Amino acid sequence: KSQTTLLERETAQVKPPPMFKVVLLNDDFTPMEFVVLILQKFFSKGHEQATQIMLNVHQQGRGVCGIYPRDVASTKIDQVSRFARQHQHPLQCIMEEA
Ligand code: NFA
Repeated sequence: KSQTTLLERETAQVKPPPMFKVVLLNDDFTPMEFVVLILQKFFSKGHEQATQIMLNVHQQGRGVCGIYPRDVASTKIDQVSRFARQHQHPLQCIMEEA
């Protein structure tokens, strides 16, 4: 085994956590303004950027809302699902390793 310094051994153990894209999926029923509201409320986007992301999802079928560590991404998906269900919209989002 090749010789490593203490600093090298410690440094090798410090790697950034895996990151996950939160991807919003298009559907035919959720109102555009509701999607804009979701992006403002849970993804900290301004109205203009939220509108851009919403239109991108509407036109392309899907779009990235943000990239986060696993538990943050998972919490966002939970928040979006519950809020959409409360308002009886079928809006869905998923996470994918970045
Ligand atoms: N496609 C939806 C509509 O025309 C809007 C929408 C955008 C839904 C982005 C979901 C995600 N009302």
